[in-house]
Amino acid sequence: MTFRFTTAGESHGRGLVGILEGMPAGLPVSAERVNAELKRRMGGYGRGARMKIESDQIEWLAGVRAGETLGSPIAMLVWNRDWEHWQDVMAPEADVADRGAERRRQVTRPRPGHADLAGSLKYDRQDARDILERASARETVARVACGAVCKLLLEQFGIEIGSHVAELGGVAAKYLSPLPSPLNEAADASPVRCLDPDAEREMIARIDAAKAAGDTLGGVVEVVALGAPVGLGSHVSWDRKLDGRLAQALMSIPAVKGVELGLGFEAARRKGSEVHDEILPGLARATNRAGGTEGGMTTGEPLVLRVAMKPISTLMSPLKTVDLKTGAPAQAQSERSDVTAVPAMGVIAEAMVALVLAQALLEKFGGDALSEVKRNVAGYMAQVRARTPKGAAS
Ligand code: EPS
Repeated sequence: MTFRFTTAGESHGRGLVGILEGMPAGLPVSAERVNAELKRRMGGYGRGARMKIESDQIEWLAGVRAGETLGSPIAMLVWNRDWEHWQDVMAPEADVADRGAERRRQVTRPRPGHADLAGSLKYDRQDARDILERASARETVARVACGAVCKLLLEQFGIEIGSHVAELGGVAAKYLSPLPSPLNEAADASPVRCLDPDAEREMIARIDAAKAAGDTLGGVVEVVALGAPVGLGSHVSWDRKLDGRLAQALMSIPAVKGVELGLGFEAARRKGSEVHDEILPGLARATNRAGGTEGGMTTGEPLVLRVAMKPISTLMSPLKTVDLKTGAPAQAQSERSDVTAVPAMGVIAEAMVALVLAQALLEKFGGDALSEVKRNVAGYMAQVRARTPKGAAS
C-alpha cells in the first residue's frame, strides 16, 4: 500500500491541511494526542508574537470514525486565527473591495536567506508574498499533525521518538548519558528544551541579546528514536536506504542545513577501530556510534540524529538587498518573526522521523488493518529471535 503525506496552506491564509494516506484501519487516534504535539511545536523561548495569536488544534475532516482510523486517507485541518487580520491581503478573490489597485503588504525587497528572491524569479511573481507565505515555517503545523498520527502507530510497536536542544546560538549543552526517560518529559520542562540548566540560562541570555540587536539565532537538535526493530529500510536500492530517507525528510524542514547520524562528521576523523560497533553475544552492540543504521537498515539500536538549523532569515536589523520594483539598493523587508525556532524545530524533526519510520514499518509489515500489521511484526520478530545464535544471552 502506498504511504504518503502532503500539506497545503499559507502562513496567513485560511488554514492548513495535512493529508496522510496508507495508515492501516483500526488504529486508535484522538484529537487530544495530535493537539498535544501541536502545542509542543508552538512553544520555545524566542518565538514571536504570532504564537500568542494562534492556538493550533485539528479538526478531523476524513479517515477517522469512532476514535479509529478507517484505512482511508486521513485529512486534518488547522485554522489560522491570524487570517482575520490578513483577509484582504490573502483573499483568493481578485476583487477585494478595499485594497485599491494593489494589495497591501507587498514584499519587493527580498530577504537574503529566505525563498523570496529565487521563488519570485522562478514562479514569475511581482510580489514575493506569493512565495514567502508558503515558504513560511507555519506549514510545519500540518507536518506535525501527520507526524502525530504516525507516532500513535509507532507507539503500538513500542517505538518512541523524542528530542532535545543540544546547541543554541553557539552555546553547547553538556551531554547527558544516559539520556533521561521519557526524554520529552525532561526536555519539554525547559523553555529552550535543553537538558543542561547552565546551558539553558546562557541560551536564554543569548536569545535576549539577539532580540535586542534585531538579530536571530540557529542551533542543533538531537532526535532519538527508541524501539525500532532491526531491518527497517534496505541496502538494495539508493532510495530505500533509511539513513538517506531520514536525511531528506529532516533537510526538508525550513532552515535546516545539516543532518548527522550517530558520530556523523566525527566518524570521518577517526580510525575504523574507533568508529564501528562491535557485535557481542546475543547480537547486542558494545556501542552505538553508527546511530542506529548500517547499510541503510535499522540495527535495532536507538536511532540518534542531529539536525542543524540556520538562524531565521527575517532580521529586524535587515541585511542589504535590492528592491525588485526599482532595482535600487535597499534594506531587506522586516516582518514580525521569531528570534529563534530551534526548540520548535525539535518537535518538527520528531514528526519527520515518525513519518519516515511509519512509512518504513508499513513497507515491511504493511497490512490493511492494524491487527494484520501486528501479526506480521510478531512473525518477523520470531524469525529474528530464531536466528540469534544458540547459547547467546538474549
Ligand atoms: C515565520 C514567521 C512568523 C513565525 C512563523 C514562521 O510568523 P508571522 O510572520 O505570522 O509572525 O511565527 O511561524 C509560525 C506561524 C508557526 O506556526 O510556526 C516565517 O516567516 O517562516
